[in-house]
Amino acid sequence: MTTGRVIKNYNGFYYVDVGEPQLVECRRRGKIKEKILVGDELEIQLLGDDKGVIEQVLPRRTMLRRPAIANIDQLFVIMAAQSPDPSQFLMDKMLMTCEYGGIHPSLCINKCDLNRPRAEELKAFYETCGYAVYLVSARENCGIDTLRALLPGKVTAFAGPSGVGKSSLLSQLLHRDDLSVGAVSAKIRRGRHTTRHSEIMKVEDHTYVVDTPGFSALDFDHLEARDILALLPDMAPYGGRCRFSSCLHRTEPGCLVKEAVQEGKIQPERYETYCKIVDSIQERKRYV
Ligand SMILES: Nc1nc2c(ncn2[C@@H]2O[C@H](COP(=O)(O)OP(=O)(O)OP(=O)(O)O)[C@@H](O)[C@H]2O)c(=O)[nH]1
Ligand SMILES: [Mg+2]
Ligand SMILES: [Zn+2]
Repeated sequence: MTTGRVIKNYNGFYYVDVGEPQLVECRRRGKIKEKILVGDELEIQLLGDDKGVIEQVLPRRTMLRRPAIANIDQLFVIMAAQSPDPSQFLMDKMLMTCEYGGIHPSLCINKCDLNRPRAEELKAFYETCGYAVYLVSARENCGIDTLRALLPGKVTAFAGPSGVGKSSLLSQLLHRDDLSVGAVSAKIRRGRHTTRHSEIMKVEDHTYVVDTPGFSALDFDHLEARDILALLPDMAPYGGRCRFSSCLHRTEPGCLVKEAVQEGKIQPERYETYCKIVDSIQERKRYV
């Protein structure tokens, strides 16, 4: 039996890296019922050098849903300092989506060449929230070496809205110019979808990167209001000790979360994000 990692999934075949230059094209056995994701670690039975059958999916350490990728070690949420203009609510939701998948993300602000002051502002804000923040410009090849130094030995995903420069950054990181980079339409100032498949790229042994197209924020409406605080690492420590154990930190008296906001220990913008999401969940509940 051989173990390997799914690099891509195409036409019902799974292409598995077993540590050899050639990927092994695998089919799944009928007895395997679970969905097999890019990033999954498998046990396979080799049939010759480059074909195989999947015998077992090994337990997952982490899992993102959209796009579905398993076993990521670190994830950078990429946003642009400008074009597309960053919304903090969207950024918060993306960061929370990663926490929900079991990954504490870092933040990477690209296109710093377009708006350095805004990038610095975001860096200061999100560092206070407990995220590592990196300022880069793929265009000016600035800050790239610092990112590259964080990759060895890990599976790293780059996620973020369309047009923020994920593929551009990866090309710089890997010294490759064959990754699809789309033009931002000058008229609507939004990126065109260019990257369509999740594919793990091998940088060297044990080091992989993933360009994740279509990464979008979770629909938090399907979660319970009481589960939201845990997705905000700067706020979570204040939960669980309010006067009411069922406290949702909105209008209840004796709330330590609100107290922390008043004392400046939690930034009001983050509390606002929390409130918006909890309120939309409550709103939904009112109608079911
Ligand atoms: N000014 C500036 N433009 C950049 C930078 N990085 C990327 N761009 C441009 O932004 C546009 C989108 O870049 P992509 O790398 O295709 O973005 P993406 O995030 O991969 O987009 P999708 O694949 O659609 O999700 C391209 O026109 C790039 O040339 C940067 O650092 N500065
Ligand atoms: Mg892309
Ligand atoms: Zn409370």
